[in-house]
Amino acid sequence: MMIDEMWLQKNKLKKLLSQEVFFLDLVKEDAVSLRLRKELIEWLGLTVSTDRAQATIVLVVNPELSVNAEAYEIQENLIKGASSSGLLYGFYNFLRLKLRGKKLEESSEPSQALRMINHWDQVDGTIERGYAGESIFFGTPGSNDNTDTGSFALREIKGDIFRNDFTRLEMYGRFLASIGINAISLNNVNVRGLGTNLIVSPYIEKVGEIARLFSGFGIKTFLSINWAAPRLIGGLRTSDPLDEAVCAWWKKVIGHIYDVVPDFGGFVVKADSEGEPGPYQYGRNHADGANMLAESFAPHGGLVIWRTFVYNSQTDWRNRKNDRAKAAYENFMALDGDFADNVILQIKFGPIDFGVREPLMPLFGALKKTNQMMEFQVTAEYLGHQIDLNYVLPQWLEIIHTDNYGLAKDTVKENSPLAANSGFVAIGNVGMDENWCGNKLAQANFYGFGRMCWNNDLTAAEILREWLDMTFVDVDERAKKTIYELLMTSNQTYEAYTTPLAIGNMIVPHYHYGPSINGYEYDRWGSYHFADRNGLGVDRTMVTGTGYSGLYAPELAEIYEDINKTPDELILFFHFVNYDHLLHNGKTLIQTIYDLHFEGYNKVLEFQKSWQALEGKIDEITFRNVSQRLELQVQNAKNWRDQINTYFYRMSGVEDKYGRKIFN
Ligand code: BDP
Repeated sequence: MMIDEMWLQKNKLKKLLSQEVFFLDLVKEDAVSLRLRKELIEWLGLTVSTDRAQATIVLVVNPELSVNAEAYEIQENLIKGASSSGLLYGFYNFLRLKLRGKKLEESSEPSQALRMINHWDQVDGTIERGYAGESIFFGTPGSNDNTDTGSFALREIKGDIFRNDFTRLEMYGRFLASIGINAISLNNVNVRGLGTNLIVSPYIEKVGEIARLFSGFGIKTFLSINWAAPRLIGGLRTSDPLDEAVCAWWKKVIGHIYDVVPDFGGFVVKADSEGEPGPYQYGRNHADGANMLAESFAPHGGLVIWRTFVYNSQTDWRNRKNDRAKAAYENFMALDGDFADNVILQIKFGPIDFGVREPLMPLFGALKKTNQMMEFQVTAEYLGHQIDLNYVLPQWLEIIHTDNYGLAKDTVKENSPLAANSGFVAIGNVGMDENWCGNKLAQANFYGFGRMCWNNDLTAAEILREWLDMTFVDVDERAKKTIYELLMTSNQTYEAYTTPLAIGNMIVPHYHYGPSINGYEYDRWGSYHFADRNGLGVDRTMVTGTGYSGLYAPELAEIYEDINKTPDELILFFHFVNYDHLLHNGKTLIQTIYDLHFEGYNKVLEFQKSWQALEGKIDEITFRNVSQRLELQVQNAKNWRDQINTYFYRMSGVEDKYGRKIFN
């Protein structure tokens, strides 16, 4: 099996660099500098000399370069790093410039301190919300059957839970480091079965082996925990965070982890969420829970990353007062300032759940005394399962640059008491698939997430150009331009044929691909559209609705409160809107719904046509991989168009102004 090299084309790099002689000027040999040496000698087969005079390219660690240890500087054939990690980043960025044929000049340091990928990988080898084959960490060699069974129960496990494919992991570490990722968690936040035991022997030893490999790439390894571990595997009767025996148990477990994994990152915790256990069960709050763990981590320099995705997933849909969008705010805002220094709240970018269009989560800007990370999802759970094309950077960048009206320009970092304990995190999208992401073009989101974390000021277009130049290195400019245009419009196209105007969930429940207009409407999950014969949307205003809009800064609240000021793309998130209401685009709501769905589908047909024209111009494997997926996307877009248009035609009774075919 040929494993895809994504944006790091080894053969091309070898060709570009084979005449060079490298010299490493290091302050000390540590795991990262050893890795750097290996990258040069073993990965690329290049010449490293011990004589500086012979060198044509010099890599040097110079702590004076910047107070930021991860900073680097590239000047022609001199690469400097403020530490060995900085130098490693400098080296990979030098490779990017080389591959793209750009001027070798760049000086850079990361915008975000923590740049993390969470894996939702399970010990049986499956990945929750994974669309690219099985886990690269867990599972039996040879098995690659990540079929969505509609249930998250684990499969039967026989033998070793670890996949032990260190070749694959080494490649993965390289990809991560090349885009500046410096932290990963290995296992799913819903910790089931043997997953609970990863923190103890005999499993922690293998986690240690994996962590050692990643340390060389400047990456810290974290594990997700089950809050009930003291009860489930510790033999205790309770998991109450204020119980002495519980604290002592965690302290012992954490102490042992550091004996085995000296640079362990810490825990990721999903507690009191979607049926997972947590401190609420014992009448304690989230600060009690997080701080208890944090105390045991403090002497080791470890972190507790505590998720705010906490809401009542047993909502009575009959109760119109309940608003899931307010849940994280209601659960965490009152605790601002109560968390220990080594606790970080991990907060989804929007108030619901990685939707195709959501406003910025109002906790950002409001929380001022709590370390925080903004959470994204690279794996395309609600965004087309890596079948439909969806280059999501335009959406993410819009979110991180949302004007928060003075609540802090750079909300996440500036509002975290310890900037070093803040950053961005995303759920990863890789698996055992040959091209890692199922859809070759979904690699752009993985690449883009890292680049966005590193440099918040890059545009979606710049990031995409980088990825295209490196990935399609010998492909002609016209072909690359075709792929560029297709991807740059893919996110808005997906939004148009699925759920535009921030309608929210109309997706097949649980599976989350394809339309099911009322799938969640009379259910317990708290995401509703409230469509009737007059209109649709959720009234979240202060005056007549759930009051959610009041959670923002007054300037922003005023905009969202007013149906005439709320931007079209968010209108149904904040208001119940009548079908004949005129939007800012000058059209009625119903006509906009029809138009977007017709346009979205047509655009997918255009995507397919442009892609077909690439036959013979790009490699055959990629060509076929994307062609197959586009066929499925066309079907998907058609289903969305017809079900949505038909449903709202029947509800409203309003004809399409252009008389297009609506299946009534
Ligand atoms: C939702 C997913 C679910 C995750 C949950 C989470 O549907 O599988 O467990 O998020 O973030 O989007 O915890």
